[in-house]
Amino acid sequence: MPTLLISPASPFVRKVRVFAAEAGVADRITIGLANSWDPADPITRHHPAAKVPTLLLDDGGVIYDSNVICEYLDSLHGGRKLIPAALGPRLLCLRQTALASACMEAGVLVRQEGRRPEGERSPWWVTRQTEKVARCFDAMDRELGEGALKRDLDLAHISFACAVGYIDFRSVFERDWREGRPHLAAFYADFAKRPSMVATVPEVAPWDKKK
Ligand SMILES: N[C@@H](CCC(=O)N[C@@H](CS)C(=O)NCC(=O)O)C(=O)O
Repeated sequence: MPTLLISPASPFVRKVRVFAAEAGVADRITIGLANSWDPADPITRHHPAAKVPTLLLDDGGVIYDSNVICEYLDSLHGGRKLIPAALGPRLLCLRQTALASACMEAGVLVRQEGRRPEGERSPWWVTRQTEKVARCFDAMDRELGEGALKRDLDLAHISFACAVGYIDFRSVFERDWREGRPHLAAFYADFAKRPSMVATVPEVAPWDKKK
């Protein structure tokens, strides 16, 4: 069975795990932990940049980048696809997914800055990335308010929810992000109740607990 290499805190990992559950293929993969921060971790043999999620296939093949893994997972089932095939809906779904990914990336950079020794941290960098997260949140709120995600669940809905879940988990904002973003707040409150989301709530990785 293919093995999904994960870190339990990663929003990109969560996106893939929620996608697998929503597509009904979660039982077609097994989960393995990978510590990207440890140069000796076997993940570096499979992904040159040692990023999670990375999917190891039974035939020795490797798939990485969360969106590519989701494409693969979508190919495993015969039901309604969670990444639309028709060009228009596909571009919309992938563009909205990219918005959520940009939010995740900026949130991860804020978190990574916090891992650096205190004297090496850059408040300027943290502010820059936090502002990006805020603008992405504003954009997601606007799109939801305009009804731009009023359709059956797809990768974009999952991505929005996992981006918000990560920013909440890491407490990136000092104030409650819900203030002034009623559409995103309502969307997330509802989506976070899905069993796929409840089963994948982010956790501190074992290697970070020791610190
Ligand atoms: N574009 C990638 C991003 C994956 C990513 O940045 N993963 C982070 C964890 S959230 C990671 O593995 N970081 C380890 C590192 O940068 O060394 C995707 O969508 O899968």
